[in-house]
Amino acid sequence: MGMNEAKLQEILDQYPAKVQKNRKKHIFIKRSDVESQQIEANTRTIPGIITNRGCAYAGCKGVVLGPIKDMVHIVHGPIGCGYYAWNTRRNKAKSDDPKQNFINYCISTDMQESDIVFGGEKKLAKVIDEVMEIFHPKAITLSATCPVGLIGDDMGAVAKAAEAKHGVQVLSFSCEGYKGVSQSAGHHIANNILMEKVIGTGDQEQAPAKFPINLLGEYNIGGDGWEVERILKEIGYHVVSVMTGDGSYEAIKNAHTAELNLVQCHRSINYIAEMLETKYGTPWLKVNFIGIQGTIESLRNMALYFDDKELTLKTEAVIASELARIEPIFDQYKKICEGKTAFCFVGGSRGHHFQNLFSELGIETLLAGYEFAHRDDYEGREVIPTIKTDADSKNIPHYTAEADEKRFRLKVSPEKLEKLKAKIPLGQYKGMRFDMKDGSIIVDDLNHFETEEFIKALKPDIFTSGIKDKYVIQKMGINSKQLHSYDYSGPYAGFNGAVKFAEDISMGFASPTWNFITPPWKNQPLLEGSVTEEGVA
Ligand code: CFM
Repeated sequence: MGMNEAKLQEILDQYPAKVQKNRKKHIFIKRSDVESQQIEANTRTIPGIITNRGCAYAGCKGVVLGPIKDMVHIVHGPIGCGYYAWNTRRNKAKSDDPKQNFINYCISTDMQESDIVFGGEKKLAKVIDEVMEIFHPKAITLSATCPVGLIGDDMGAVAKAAEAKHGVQVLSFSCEGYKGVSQSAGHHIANNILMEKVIGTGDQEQAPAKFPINLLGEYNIGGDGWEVERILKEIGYHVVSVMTGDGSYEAIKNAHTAELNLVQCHRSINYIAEMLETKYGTPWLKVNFIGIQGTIESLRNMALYFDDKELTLKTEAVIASELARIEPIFDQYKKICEGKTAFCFVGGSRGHHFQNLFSELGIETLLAGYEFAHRDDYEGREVIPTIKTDADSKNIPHYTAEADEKRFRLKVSPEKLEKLKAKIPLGQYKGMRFDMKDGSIIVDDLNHFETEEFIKALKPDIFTSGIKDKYVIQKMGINSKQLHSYDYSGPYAGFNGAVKFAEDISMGFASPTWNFITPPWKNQPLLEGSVTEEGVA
């Protein structure tokens, strides 16, 4: 059974009028016969709705800063906020110097009631002293949780005093959870400060090897970044820094030496990509290393950018040898997957990126969406100038990058850049809408009620999402794969990752488990009811 406007309306009709009016703006059915289909995104979730979103602190500390391994990340707040940022995201890291890898630590100021009443600044300063004494890190970050903003602790002043006392950089992030409508605000806050205070502070004037690149928006979940780096190094690229998966403070300081910035997850890091271009003249290229074809296309686009004969030959040689190795295995799994249907709902970029891989396996994506993306992630980057700035986005401290007097250098001439832009996605990304079939559904900030309703209506064979809805989905008899944590598996990026993903979901399809579950709609009369302004009817 497909979805059409009437059926969608039936689902929405179950909402009270006000909620329905709001949710309607966040959902649309893809049509290619209309030029634009606007969606509402990056606005507040209605209280009472069970959303999958996180908070600004999660986006700042959890997503962007947390994976930087050689900095100690201190969470200023009650212990719960720290605990839940501890290794729940699978951003792996290894280091040549194990004494400078703090990824396995969770450091919190453990604020108590007395700190809330009398202020937590002294406690924070003491924790920094302890961290310096025990770990001797190269730099420290301080992330604020909600109460810090409420009581008005001056973290910036504590950071400044600690820098003077210990002689290392101490960065303070006002990323209180409520600073945005989701984790997206936290990404932006982290981006701005990394750009203002870390990137470009290294001494290197030039990269030590040919074809230097930065890999932005790659967080090494389940080892994704390692697989991508393996391929890039094999071809002959020099990876200056990865932001921020298995990332290093020392490497990020010298990110200005790259000749090209690759952007995997644009949602979380397009701000840095853009500022690097303004400040150092380095263009950025949108890549997608999820899926075999996505990986190949990204590698070929990089070769076009560098326009070097040897590099191009090596690119093709690596692609050919990787394909010869993986295709026979991938094709085996394809036989299990072909003809199936999927829902794909993830944070801010995977809901789109993974559709590549599904289609290579012969799986059709019926519904997709993002928890916290912005309109450009659905509709394309060109809509950015038309996005209204609201009070929530004004919460993010402003930072404007300017051309660096000494280090700004155009990496390619403006004429060549224009020519390249016609061929490859330089400074550009498409929205999810363009890669979806007519009749498929696009949903922003999908909630648990809609999750169940859309499953009942479309009965997909697989639903890729996260821990917050995984078990609801499975109890409805549907194969579910977490695309945030990869269910303790991975990598899913690059050539090896595509095979691993195919293997994992095939295992899910082939599991006899589903025979032991009877989905509720099969043997129970469904209770029909609706919630109105007056109450439950
Ligand atoms: Fe980027 Fe991410 Fe994502 Fe994201 Fe995330 Fe994540 Fe994600 Mo979970 S940075 S937007 S804030 S690709 S943690 S590694 S999986 S929601 S789709």
